[in-house]
Amino acid sequence: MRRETCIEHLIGLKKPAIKECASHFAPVNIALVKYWGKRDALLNLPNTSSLSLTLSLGTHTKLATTDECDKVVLNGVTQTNTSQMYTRTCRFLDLFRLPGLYFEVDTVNEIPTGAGLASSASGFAALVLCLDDLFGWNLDKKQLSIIARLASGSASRSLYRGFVQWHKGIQEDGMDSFAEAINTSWPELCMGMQIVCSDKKPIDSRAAMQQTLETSHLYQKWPDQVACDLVKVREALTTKDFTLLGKTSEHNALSMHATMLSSLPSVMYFLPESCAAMHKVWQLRKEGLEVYFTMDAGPNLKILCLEKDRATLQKELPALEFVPPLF
Ligand code: 2P0
Repeated sequence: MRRETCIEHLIGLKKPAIKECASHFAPVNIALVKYWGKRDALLNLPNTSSLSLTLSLGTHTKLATTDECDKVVLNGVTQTNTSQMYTRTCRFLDLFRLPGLYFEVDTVNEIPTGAGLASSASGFAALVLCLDDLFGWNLDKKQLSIIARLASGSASRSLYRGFVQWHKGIQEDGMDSFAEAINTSWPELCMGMQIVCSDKKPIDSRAAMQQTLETSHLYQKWPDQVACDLVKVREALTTKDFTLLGKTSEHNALSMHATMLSSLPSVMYFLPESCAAMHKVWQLRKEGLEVYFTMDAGPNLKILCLEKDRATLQKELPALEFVPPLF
């Protein structure tokens, strides 16, 4: 199944009503049960479902049409046509191109780009919202989530607020692989960023994921663990059991990193400062402060605690930057 066929399926019968430009915001999401590994690399169909929390920071994107060539501006800097950001964006936009139609994309990230803070998820979700507006499709969130998934898997989750589950689906065409909001709120839940390095990561998550899938023996165990972790996190959300949520999320993240470590060559996103922060979290927990972490494809930690412990935690980790969840 090709990406073009999927798009045809969703928007094929709609006549494009093209506007000159559209602007939208989409938030970042942090997975509590991670997406790692694909059953179809072209359609970004995952081997497992995943579950995330949407935060209040994200990406602002403006999309305009032009009859000249494509232009991509990221945080005020025009991207060269050989940059990864340019090629990935334009290859995605190719799916929607009409004869003689080019695009200008101007995107601003509120979070560091490429440092494992999910900027590609919010970026592509914002771009998909712009496309829907520009072409007047009026698609629903589920359909937009499928289109966002074709750009970047985790972008499928960035169209919703709060807790979000991306269903892996089983169909070959991926029409059942979309995200949807979980109907629950948790205002006392806090998430903070422990940024130890904002540089671009040494290997992007797409390549790292593929390498893990192809070479790690531990990866075979990963889908079963994710299935169990999803049940536990869903239960924690229903019963507001923070201990269960924190423990499961931390264990899930470390297990994902274990699959990467056991790939060949090994993928390690941890820096010494990441490990120091993990040990600090474990020490605080031993001392009775309920705090947990999760980590994505980068060296930075995302810390989970409850509002009642936030001030104490801020004193213990002065560099911690809290980002309110978006419910
Ligand atoms: C996640 N990550 O669930 C996991 C955890 C990183 C670690 O989704 O190839 O940029 O575009 O589908 O979505 C990052 O992977 O990968 C990611 P593609 P994506 O948030």
